[in-house]
Amino acid sequence: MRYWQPKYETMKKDELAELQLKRLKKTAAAVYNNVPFYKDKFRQLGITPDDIKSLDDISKLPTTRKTDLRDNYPFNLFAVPKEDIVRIHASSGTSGKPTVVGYTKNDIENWSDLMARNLTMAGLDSSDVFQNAVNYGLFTGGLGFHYGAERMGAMTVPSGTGNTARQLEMMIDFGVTAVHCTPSYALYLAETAKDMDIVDKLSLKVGCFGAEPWSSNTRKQLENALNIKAYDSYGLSELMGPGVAFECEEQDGLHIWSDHFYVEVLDENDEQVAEGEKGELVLTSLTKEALPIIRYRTGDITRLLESECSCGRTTPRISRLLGRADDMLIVRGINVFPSQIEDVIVDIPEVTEHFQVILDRNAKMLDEITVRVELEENAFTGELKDLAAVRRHVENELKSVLNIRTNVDLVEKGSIPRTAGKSQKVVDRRSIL
Ligand code: DLL
Repeated sequence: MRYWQPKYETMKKDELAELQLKRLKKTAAAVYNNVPFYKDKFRQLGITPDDIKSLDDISKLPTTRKTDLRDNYPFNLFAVPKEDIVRIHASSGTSGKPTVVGYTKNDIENWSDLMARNLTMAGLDSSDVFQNAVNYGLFTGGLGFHYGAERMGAMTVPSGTGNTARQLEMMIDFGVTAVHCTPSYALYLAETAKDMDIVDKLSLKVGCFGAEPWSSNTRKQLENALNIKAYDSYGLSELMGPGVAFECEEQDGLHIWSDHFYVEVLDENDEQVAEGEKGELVLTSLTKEALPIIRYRTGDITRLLESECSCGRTTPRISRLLGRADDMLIVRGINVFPSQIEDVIVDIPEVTEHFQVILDRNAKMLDEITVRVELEENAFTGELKDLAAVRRHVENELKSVLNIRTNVDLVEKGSIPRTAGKSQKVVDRRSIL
């Protein structure tokens, strides 16, 4: 088994706990002394960093939310002077100001190492050719993966986004063995490669996909379509960017780098849930200098898995992210995650993997959920009764998983927008009616 930093990746549990406590104390002191926002919060709770005597004392600390970063826009949560900041990124907020995050030189070093750990964990090394098909701007996915791939020594192709046929041409011409992009763009790459009849010219063996929720059926689909092993990559700008958690070759949960991030999974009452139970992922940075962050409520729903992994890494793992707490749709009182819909759609051969969920409120003020899916070309017989049968089949499959009735709208292949960034899967029109 190859590791990038074996000392940390396979650290004994008690040594790790000791290291975490030392780092937690240092982080708490750094925010208390250098960030007025945190000093106020600590004071309101009547605590100081000296109250942290054990790791369990983390529950005494305040939580941080995305709105706190927005309210302190752009740099007021930074814990070091501006001259020590070497880079900023910002997260792709859909409304209002973006949330800006900063890095010192050491932060970038650590980030590069964590990304190199991840890529090594996915079986890559310096003999690989790595194509990074995401946006290279303020989005952390571009430079984050780029620095990690270079650190590991792969030949790195900063292809960015756009022009799918060119992306595929580069893969063939440069002998690309690993690609990173969003899972929705990977589906589009696979679809285009199939249409161009060039799948067997690709030398891909690994795909790293993340930045948005995707399902285990999509994994199967991508693995088959591109002849790769597909790995789930989780991260968020507030904690660093990509690289916070990543799958190993076992593909059984994502290893979360707990020498750099303290992990909690909490219920609605801020109580730690039992191992294996669903809850919100809450993370505390343990080494970040520019933007240390305490108990960040990620809004992402997962499960904590503490069992040992046969890859030899001793970190806790989290399950595939189920979705965001705020992406969870409540339709007629039932909780629906877009990832459940995706799971159903990708398993039905008559339709493509692309879908959109549209929520409306009807004249009786009842919620209506419509799932727009694309009919595969070869499923179109020209007979209306065949179309109706496909629609009924999709509706029944969705009903059996979601427990609510949906309207299925069959549309022409290619009519749901493809994007290289995060895809918009839900259109909620309930408030405008
Ligand atoms: O998306 C960082 C990243 C880049 C991760 C490239 C992986 C690959 P943000 O733009 O700040 O950062 O968005 C973070 O995206 O809170 C999750 O809701 C969602 N997300 C990220 N990775 C996954 C994943 C980057 N593997 C937000 N599964 C997070 C599900 C994910 N959701």
